[in-house]
Amino acid sequence: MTQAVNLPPHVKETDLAGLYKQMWLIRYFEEKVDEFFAKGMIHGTTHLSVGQEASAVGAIAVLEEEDKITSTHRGHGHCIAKGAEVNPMMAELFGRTTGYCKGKGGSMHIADVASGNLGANGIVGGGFAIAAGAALTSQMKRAGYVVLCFFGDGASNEGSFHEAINLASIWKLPVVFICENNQYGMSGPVKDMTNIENIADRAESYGIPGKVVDGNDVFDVMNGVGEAVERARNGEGPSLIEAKTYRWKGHSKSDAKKYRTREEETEWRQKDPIERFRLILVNEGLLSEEDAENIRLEAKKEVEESVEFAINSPEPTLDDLMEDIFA
Ligand SMILES: Cc1ncc(C[n+]2csc(CCOP(=O)(O)OP(=O)(O)O)c2C)c(N)n1
Repeated sequence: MTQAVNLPPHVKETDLAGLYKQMWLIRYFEEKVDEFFAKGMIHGTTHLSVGQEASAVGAIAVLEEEDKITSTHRGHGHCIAKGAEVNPMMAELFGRTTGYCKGKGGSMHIADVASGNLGANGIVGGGFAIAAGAALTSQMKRAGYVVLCFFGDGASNEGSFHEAINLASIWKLPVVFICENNQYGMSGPVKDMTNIENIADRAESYGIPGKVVDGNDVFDVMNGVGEAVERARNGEGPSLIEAKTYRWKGHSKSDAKKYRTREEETEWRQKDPIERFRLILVNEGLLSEEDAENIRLEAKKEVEESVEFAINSPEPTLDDLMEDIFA
């Protein structure tokens, strides 16, 4: 194997085709969401992670099934990578009863505790305490699972970031904090919001390891997060990983992206994480051109079918309104 396909423990060469498919599922899922949002068939708001597929897939690839994640408002990729199925996800966005939250949650509230997904979160920084709490449960019950906490560069300026990392550090909780630095908050460039070079540098002030990885290179993400997960599993405590990446689309709906140039967008599109992964797989003889193409088409078909599933699913009735209400 070459340096390009240096795999962390627990990720096998035979897993790579599946990871490649997950990346396409995420891309096609979000492109469909974009399309149906524009057609007025998906309501509310939605935050797309097109361009960021490697950080979700690479990070979750190193987890065991019993491990958990917390996600963000830009969380479709995390959900799919942790094993969520596209049918109930699409149905959720279409507000149908067959969705993960029976159509009441929408894009930002997809949770699937059965697959270890403790939930997406509409509150920026809302996942930190949930992740640290789940890691504390794992430690106290000696359950052995690790928690991966996804968040954005903007969220690292929330108080909850500092509180959760501090507690996780002193209690050596089995949690990995993974910052997907896509260069912007809503419209604020990270350099105007944070007066340090890397978000990962903040790890030092909590006495934990911090590492920057190339968030558009699935192998780099897997290796960086893999090391941190092993450390957490061995009782050595949390780490902070920063995956440098880029969101191709606007922050959410109706974003004219006036805060960045088209040249910058083109530059990042040339670093497309899916195409980079495909080239390595094909060049290293791990996947034939034909198999790679078939995987892409399969993913496309599954997502198209999920739209059919969603559209043909029933909408909640007025009687459903008071069901599944916990507070
Ligand atoms: C506590 C809180 N403050 C503000 C918002 C509004 N808001 C939604 S997303 C966002 C930007 C978050 O940026 P970042 O954490 O970098 O994530 P990204 O959108 O770049 O993925 C803001 C300010 C919110 N949802 N919650």
